[in-house]
Amino acid sequence: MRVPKSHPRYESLVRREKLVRAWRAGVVVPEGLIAHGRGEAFDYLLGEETSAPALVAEKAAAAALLLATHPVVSVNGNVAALAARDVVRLARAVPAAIEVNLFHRTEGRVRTIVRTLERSGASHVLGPRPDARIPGLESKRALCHREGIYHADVVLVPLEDGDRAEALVKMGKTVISVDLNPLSRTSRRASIPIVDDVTRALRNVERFVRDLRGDPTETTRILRTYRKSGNLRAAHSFLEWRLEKFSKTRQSAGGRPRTRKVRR
Ligand code: PTJ
Repeated sequence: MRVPKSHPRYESLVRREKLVRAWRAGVVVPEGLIAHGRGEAFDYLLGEETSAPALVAEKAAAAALLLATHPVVSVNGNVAALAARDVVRLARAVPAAIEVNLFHRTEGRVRTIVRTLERSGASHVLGPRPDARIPGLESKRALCHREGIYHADVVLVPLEDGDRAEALVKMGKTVISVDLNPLSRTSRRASIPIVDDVTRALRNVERFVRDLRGDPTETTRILRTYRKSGNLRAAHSFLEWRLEKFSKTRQSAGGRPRTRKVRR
C-alpha cells in the first residue's frame, strides 16, 4: 500500500507498512506485529517524541558504549525491519559488534536478518552458528556467540523480553534496553533503560556517541552521574503528566461523560 504523505499519521502508517513488508519477507514474526502495537500505544501516550528523561538515558547509553571494552548491539526481527540502517551506523560509530538474537529463532530467519543488515552496510554480523548459551534461559534467546554477546561487557538490547535482560544483568553485563513501555520488566531490569521509539533512540545514541567521542572525561562523568531509578521515575512522571494533560483537555472540551436523568 502507498501511504499518502498528507495523511496526519503518515510516519506511523509508514512504520506499519515496513513491518508488514518485513513480515512477508520472513524478517518479522506475527508476534512482532502485536509487540509493535503495544509500543505504538505507549508512543501515542508519550507524545511520539523523545522525552527529556529518555534523552538523559540515551546520553548515558552512549557513554556506556564508548567506555566499554566489548560492546555489542543485539538485533531481532522488529529492529531489523524498522532500523537496520540506524543499527549499522551506531555500531560503526562506537565501534560495536552486531549480533542477531531471536526469540522466535529459526536458522532461516537469522540468515534473512543478517542479509538485511548486510544490505544496510554491515559486515561480519554474528548470529548464525552460535557457540554459547546465556545461563538461566530456557528459550532460544539463550543461543549466542562467545565473541559477541557472551563475552560482551555492554549490550544494547532494543525491543527485548524481560527474561533475557535479567539474565544478561545476572552475567554482570551493563544492559541498555530500548522499550517504549516504561513499566515493562525489561525497563525495570535493564541497567540503562531507554523509554523511546527504537529509531529515535538509536539515532540519538549515535549522535551522543559522536559528540562525546573525543571527550573521555565528560563521557566518564555522564556515566557516573546517571541514576537509573531517578531516570525511570522521571519517565513514569512524564507519562502521568501526559495523561493528566489529556484528561484536562478532554474536560475543557466538554468531554465529561453525561449522566442521563432517569424518570420515575
Ligand atoms: O524477532 P524475534 O523473534 O526476536 O521477536 C521479537 C519480539 C518483539 C516479537 C519479541 O522480542 C517479543 O515478544 O517482545 P515483547 O516481549 O512483546 O516486548 C517487546 C517490547 O517492545 C514491548 O514492551 C513494546 O512496548 C516494545 N516496543 C514495540 N515497538 C517498539 C517498542 N519499543 C520501542 N520502539 C518500538 N518501535
